[in-house]
Amino acid sequence: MRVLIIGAAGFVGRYLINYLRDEMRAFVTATRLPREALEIPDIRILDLNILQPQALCETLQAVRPDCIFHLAAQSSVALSWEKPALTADINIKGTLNLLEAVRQLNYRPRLLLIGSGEEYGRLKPEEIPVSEDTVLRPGNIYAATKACQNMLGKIYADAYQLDILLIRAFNHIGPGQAPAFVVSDFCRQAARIERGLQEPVLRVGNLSSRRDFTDVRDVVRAYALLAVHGKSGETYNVGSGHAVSIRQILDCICSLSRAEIEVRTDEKRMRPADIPVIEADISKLQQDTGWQPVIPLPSTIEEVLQYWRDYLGNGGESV
Ligand code: A2R
Repeated sequence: MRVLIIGAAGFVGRYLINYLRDEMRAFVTATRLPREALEIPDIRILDLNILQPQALCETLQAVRPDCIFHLAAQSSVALSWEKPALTADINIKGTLNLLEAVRQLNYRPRLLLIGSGEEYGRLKPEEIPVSEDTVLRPGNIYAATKACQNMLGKIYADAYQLDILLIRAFNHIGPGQAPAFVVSDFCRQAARIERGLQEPVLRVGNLSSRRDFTDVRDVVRAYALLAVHGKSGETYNVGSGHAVSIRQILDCICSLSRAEIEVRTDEKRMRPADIPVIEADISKLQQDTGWQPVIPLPSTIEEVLQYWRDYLGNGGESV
């Protein structure tokens, strides 16, 4: 299978490349932004900005993939409040450019558009765990752009008979994730405290929110299974099926840490409109692919903490 991963220099891309190459024996081409660093042995890496339609068309025509994974995005909820127009440009206009480029091909590759569990927004108690046909009430700008991506994907699939799968990924975590995301943020702070790089105070936002966390390695395995077994035109939740509170995550990190840590609420870490619970109903994914998450949450948290210990130990962030 000839695969193209767009936006591969981010957190998920590196894991997806390895999984597709090693486990699926796929022939992988990956794209990065020109300013991004991404070098992987035996993988063809191309520069691509999805805001440049012509470059997108040329990339697709040059690679002629059987399957395209669209990961390129502005993927931070926090940043979407600060840069709403940029978020809309990349997540909506960028996706439209890709859909148009695929439409212009003289064959029909399979396209997986990676959206988010955030698209559902504020759920009613009876809607939890949330299934794919639940009404979308996005509660932040990032979520709205991903809901829009899903709708555009469905419209293109129906109108032009394109082979598109629409995925709603819930929170995924693992070593190497940027500290803009909560698990990585808390583990980085804990590792900095252990090394004496910051006072023994871990700053947190809203601890009562409950989210559905999955190890990124389980997530990319779900994407690969969906690429093979998913039904065209369908939306699939990818998550663990169990929400845990941010407080539980924090408690786990504090119990793993070698330092005495004081937890302090930081107003700057509070989101303008936070959603209390997001939890996935993953029965459709399981039914169509047989996927099960296998990596327990505490193991992933421990690995992320160790990642930051190693990173700081190797001189990362030294000034
Ligand atoms: O913003 P950067 O410099 O981190 O680059 C991101 C890249 N990207 C773009 N690629 C091509 N053309 C653009 N105009 C463009 N703008 C941003 O997409 C980054 O390298 C990549 C997305 O990776 P992450 O932000 O690390 O997201 P992650 O965690 O890998 O999630 C993959 C997908 C995203 O669609 C998320 O919204 C979804 O899964 O949950």
